[in-house]
Amino acid sequence: MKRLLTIQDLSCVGQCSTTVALPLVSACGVECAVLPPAVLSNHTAPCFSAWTFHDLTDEMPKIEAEWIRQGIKFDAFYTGYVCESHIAPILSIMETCGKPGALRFVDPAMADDGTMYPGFAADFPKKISRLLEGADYILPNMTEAAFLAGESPRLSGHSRDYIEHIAAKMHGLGAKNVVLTGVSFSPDELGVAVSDGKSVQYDFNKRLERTAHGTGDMFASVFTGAVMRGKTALDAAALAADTVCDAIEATAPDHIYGISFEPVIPKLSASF
Ligand code: PXL
Repeated sequence: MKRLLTIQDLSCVGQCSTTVALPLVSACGVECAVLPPAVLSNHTAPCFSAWTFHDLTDEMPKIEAEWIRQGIKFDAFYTGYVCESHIAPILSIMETCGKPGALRFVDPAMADDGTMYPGFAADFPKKISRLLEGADYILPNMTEAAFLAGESPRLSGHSRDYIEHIAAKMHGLGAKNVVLTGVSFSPDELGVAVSDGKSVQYDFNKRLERTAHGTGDMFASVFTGAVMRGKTALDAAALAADTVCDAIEATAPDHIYGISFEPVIPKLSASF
């Protein structure tokens, strides 16, 4: 079994980041070790009125040193929501604790629906670009991709030319494969674009009436697990998108802070 390390915050309540990655990567049949660089009481979306934030930056080199001492190594790294102070320790851990050829999956989780998440400065996209350089797969949504490209986000009415332009900008930042989420050519469909730098492939689903918080983390977790299990990037993206759609449909309308991924775990596991 492959062993992956995910590095993203631990929001104790809210079904996002680590609490989504751990069960879903595991459901794909990949061992999931975790390194939370910060612990929050809950995530920072407006459905919660406030949150606590305990930074663990100082802990990261100590954990790394212990892993080096014990010879603990990983087949892949998957990073999500992180802060500026976490970037250098993450780069170091990926250097020292990866098996030869270890894959790097980077979800530059920092923005959605046209705006940055609370607490992220306008120059954060530049800062997180350091993680994208050399990444095997990056998974920005269309808002994040636009900010990384230094442009204003466009949330709908995309064209193939626009998607190819944004994908090229992401490759220009040093990413080997680019997976864009939230691609929209027509109002009734929502999809993903997968670019390997030579061609762009697409997968679309019917746009659902509702959305839910945590869909990006869910998509990235399933995509990462599926690629680790040998699926192609396009097949992994399609499986991740289908799994997110199933979970949105399983989420009760009054469950406003997260996505109910739990009921879809058996179907996801059966895909491998
Ligand atoms: O789902 C992305 C995410 C992760 N972690 C925290 C967040 C968010 C989005 O709001 O607030 C703490």
